[in-house]
Amino acid sequence: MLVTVEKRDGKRVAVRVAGDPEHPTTAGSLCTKVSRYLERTYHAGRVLHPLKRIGRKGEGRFARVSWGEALDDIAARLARIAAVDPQRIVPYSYCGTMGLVQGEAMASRFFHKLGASLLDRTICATAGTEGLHATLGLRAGTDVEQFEHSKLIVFWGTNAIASNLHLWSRAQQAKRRGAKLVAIDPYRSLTAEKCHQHIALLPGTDGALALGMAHVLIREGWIDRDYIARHTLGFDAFAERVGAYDPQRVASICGITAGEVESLAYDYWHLRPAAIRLNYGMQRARGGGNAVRAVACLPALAGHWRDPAGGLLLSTSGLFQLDAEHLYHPELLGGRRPRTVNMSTIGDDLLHANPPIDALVVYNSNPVAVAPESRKVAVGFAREDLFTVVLEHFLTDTADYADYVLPATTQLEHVDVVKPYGHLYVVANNPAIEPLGEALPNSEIFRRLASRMGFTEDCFRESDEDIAARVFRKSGATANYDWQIAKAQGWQRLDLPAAYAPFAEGGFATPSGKCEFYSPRLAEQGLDPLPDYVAPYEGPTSNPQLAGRYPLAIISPPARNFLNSTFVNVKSLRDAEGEPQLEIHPDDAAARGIADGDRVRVFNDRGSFELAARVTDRARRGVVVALSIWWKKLARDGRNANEVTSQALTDLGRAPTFYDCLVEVERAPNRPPA
Ligand SMILES: Nc1nc2c(c(=O)[nH]1)N[C@H]1C(S)=C(S)[C@@H](COP(=O)(O)OP(=O)(O)OC[C@H]3O[C@@H](n4cnc5c(=O)[nH]c(N)nc54)[C@H](O)[C@@H]3O)O[C@H]1N2
Ligand SMILES: Nc1nc2c(c(=O)[nH]1)N[C@H]1C(S)=C(S)[C@@H](COP(=O)(O)OP(=O)(O)OC[C@H]3O[C@@H](n4cnc5c(=O)[nH]c(N)nc54)[C@H](O)[C@@H]3O)O[C@H]1N2
Ligand SMILES: [Mo]
Repeated sequence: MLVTVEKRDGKRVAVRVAGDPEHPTTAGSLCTKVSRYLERTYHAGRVLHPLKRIGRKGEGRFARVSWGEALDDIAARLARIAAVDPQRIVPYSYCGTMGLVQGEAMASRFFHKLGASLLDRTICATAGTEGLHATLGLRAGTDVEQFEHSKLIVFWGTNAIASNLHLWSRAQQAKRRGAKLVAIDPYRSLTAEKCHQHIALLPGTDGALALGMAHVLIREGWIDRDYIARHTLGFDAFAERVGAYDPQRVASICGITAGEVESLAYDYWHLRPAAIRLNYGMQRARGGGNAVRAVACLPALAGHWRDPAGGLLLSTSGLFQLDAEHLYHPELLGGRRPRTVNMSTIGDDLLHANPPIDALVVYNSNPVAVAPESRKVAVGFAREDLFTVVLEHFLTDTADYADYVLPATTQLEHVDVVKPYGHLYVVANNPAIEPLGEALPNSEIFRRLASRMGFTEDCFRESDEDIAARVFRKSGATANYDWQIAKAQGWQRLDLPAAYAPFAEGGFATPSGKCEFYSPRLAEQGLDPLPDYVAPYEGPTSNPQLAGRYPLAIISPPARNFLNSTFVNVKSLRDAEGEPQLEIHPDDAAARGIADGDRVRVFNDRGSFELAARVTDRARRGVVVALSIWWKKLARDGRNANEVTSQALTDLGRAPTFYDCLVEVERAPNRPPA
């Protein structure tokens, strides 16, 4: 992102943001939401001074205090809790602006030295990570820039137009060159409607579809025997496993036709090279990890890794070799082994963890809006005996519960290094303007807190620039990393060949060095060594009784104009989204007497929320769609989709199951807005 600045009254003011035309992947285009970054940065709601709570928790009433007062009090409160048991202090963070310096660098040093609980950062990607690790050994895949040469592109559980615009541009190129595009998605998303074919399966059934494809490929002999012999492990066992997944059975599991399974397998062999863009939408059900394993077997089976424009892309983050010792300083734990808290079950943990959570320090995240089973999360955050500090840009749903809100800088105001997960360039974040108000970078806030706590190690004095210079190990694809080069150019390509084909010659990062259809490592852990279909927790087969009461599956994928809950308070973007909406199929609406535009109530045993019905066949029968993640306080009823989602975790990776959720929908009782 290029930022144009002007001097006004001696201060730098950002007046324009634009994509960097020199950057090979993004080629000068910004996605909709980020193109509004100035509106967000200069938003009247920015928190510009430390704030101390004066109202009830959740009310969002605060008084301005000085940094000195806030930090002294926070340090004293944390020290008192740490004297009892430092594990009662829990950090809560996710990606925020996605940078390594403003992410965990200084924060983890601080919490390690303190001996605080560790946080298992599972909210997004760990089911897929473990699925890929089991099969490929690392998170690496097809270069996004190669997709324009593919002849078949499968969008598997991803609405690329909304969430991955730069890959979509490449797919458009491929389409112009005659490629076929297929979307696998329960919902006719912006992306699905622009593909040649849309396979609208039931949520959480992707594993069965992938195994069904493998079944047809093997049955027809549409497999690369040479590649399989040289670069895979466990083909015979895998072939036996997929024997049970004939297209008829798969069709009935997925709620599609056997013809769709057959034609997908046919195309996958005959249209070469074929690339799969596998993403997060299909990981958010119980079987998410196994589904990723099953899909990850397909390129090896059909020999698509041989071509740079074939294969699969979930994430490239494994190529970026973090220098974790230097970044996070785990030695500061000094032999202590604090407990680990899973961020996806923060609702239960705030209410029941033992030892209890006495303090929560939140940064780069908005758990009251984004974590599942929100009622419990909110009750937890409202605990009078919980001490909560939130580092934020805005008074989010979470910040409203804080004892202290500390003003953080945005990416226009601080130094950072971004480790991407969809392309092959390290990105340098140079500050364009001075921090607004009294905002400070996260790193500096933790530095100052460390000093207040009497932590004297040198690593607490390291500057952001010095951290940035040493984030990566000088090995593998980051061997060439040079902060000065990245900083001057804005980005630096990983040390990889131009036509990068990660597994053309095998070279998988598994213990066997092969693509593991069969995983001895999982077998050792007592897990299924072969990928299998794991049915959703909440579905007609796994829980018929529940499905009787709550017959509709709800999914709540990202809205185009929001980034999770970030940007929801930016007016132009919120206006573009309108109001929270529930897309529902005409048959499901008719059965409930629901008309387009009606206010409806979505509910299950965990909770309920209200929105406006959009009667449309974009939602398949049996599935309702609530594009997300709304700030609760910007919705009429003060709630969002996470009222109904559950804290149950995926088969692999301990990740949330946001899209494994049954509900019922009814016309909302007529009452004035809350
Ligand atoms: N505009 C925008 N961009 C974003 C984000 C955002 O919030 N907004 N979030 C960022 C983040 S944190 C992430 S993790 C990524 C997410 O990136 P993706 O995972 O690619 O998310 P989406 O693009 O919403 O695509 C998810 C799609 O999966 C579908 N889906 C839901 N359940 C299932 C299922 O069981 N099977 C299949 N096959 N499909 C299913 C949904 O209908 C939706 O169309 O995007 C990143 N980019
Ligand atoms: N129902 C449902 N729930 C979901 C999902 C879904 O699809 N459906 N998606 C899930 C996914 S994929 C993810 S990744 C999570 C995301 O959940 P979160 O990680 O909580 O992401 P955001 O909602 O974007 O909130 C990030 C917050 O960090 C703040 N921030 C940004 N940069 C900085 C910074 O430099 N310093 C500080 N202190 N703060 C900063 C922003 O203002 C914002 O409020 O949500 C999950 N929740
Ligand atoms: Mo995410």
